[in-house]
Amino acid sequence: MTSSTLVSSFAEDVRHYLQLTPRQLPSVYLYDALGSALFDSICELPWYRITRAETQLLERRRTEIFARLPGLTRIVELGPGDGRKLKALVDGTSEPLIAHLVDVSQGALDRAAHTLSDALNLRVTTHQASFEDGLEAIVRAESGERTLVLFLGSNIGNFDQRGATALLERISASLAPGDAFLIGADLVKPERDLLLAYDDPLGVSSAFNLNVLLRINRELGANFDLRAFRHRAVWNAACSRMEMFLVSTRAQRIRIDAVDLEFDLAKDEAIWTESSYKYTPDAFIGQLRDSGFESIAQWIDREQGFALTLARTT
Ligand code: AVI
Repeated sequence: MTSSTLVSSFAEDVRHYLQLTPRQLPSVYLYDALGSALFDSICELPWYRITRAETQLLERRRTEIFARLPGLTRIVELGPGDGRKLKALVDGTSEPLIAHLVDVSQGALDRAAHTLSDALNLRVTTHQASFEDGLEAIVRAESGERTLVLFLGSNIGNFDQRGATALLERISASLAPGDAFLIGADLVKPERDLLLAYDDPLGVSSAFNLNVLLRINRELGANFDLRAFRHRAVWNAACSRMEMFLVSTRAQRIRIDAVDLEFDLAKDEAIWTESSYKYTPDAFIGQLRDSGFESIAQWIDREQGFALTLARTT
């Protein structure tokens, strides 16, 4: 995908989603360079436990994980972040492995490759592509490898049920029978913990959310006044998801030059910017089953409310 296609799909999506009821912005656009740096900071916050819980599970359970993957030759990580989680996992094996990292952001890939540069026995290749296209290209280029796909960080939580099933089905369809899949999912937990994780006292989550408006101003010539919005995080129990919004604190007229769009925002009107689905361990196994995977092991951190599930294609 060229950068001009990326820019035009950003513009088209902004135009389309801001005119829906309720107004929305797809959460993928939260991650420009500043948004990614703010997300990395969120992962360091004491109230946001996903990254810590998952890294600890990978470190503590890596021997058990590799014991279930005899003959493994290749790991494909979809969205490797800064590479530290893959490092935590592979520090548990001395077998030579090929690692393929897939992400749309070349900056993220470079950082992850750098983190992994001193991992012994690991040959790292990066692929700037969507998860699905990257995985398909890797498998097409070299068949016959025993593959483990990693999808960590509860990134699956940012897909709704249909989107999650579609993505997981495409992953399972790309793999050979018996290939493995290790996926991290944040679990349903007390509402007060979820609210602190998504609306932290330091205001980092708020900055992460507001930054999408800054990005639209910069890249698409809009006039969002960031001081006229506030971050809101809500637990929607019926849908089992955290929701993030940007709420207009006054009536205002928005203009976005690059897409020739003008609209009015009422006081207290909200733009919905992210959903983060939370699972129960069993519901997650069911989700995998419905998408072409059979679960073979699940490790749960009950205190932090996080599950790592190992599955194989059926
Ligand atoms: C990347 N993703 C799994 C994060 C989440 O928890 O849904 C993004 C995030 N949004 C607010 N804080 C973190």
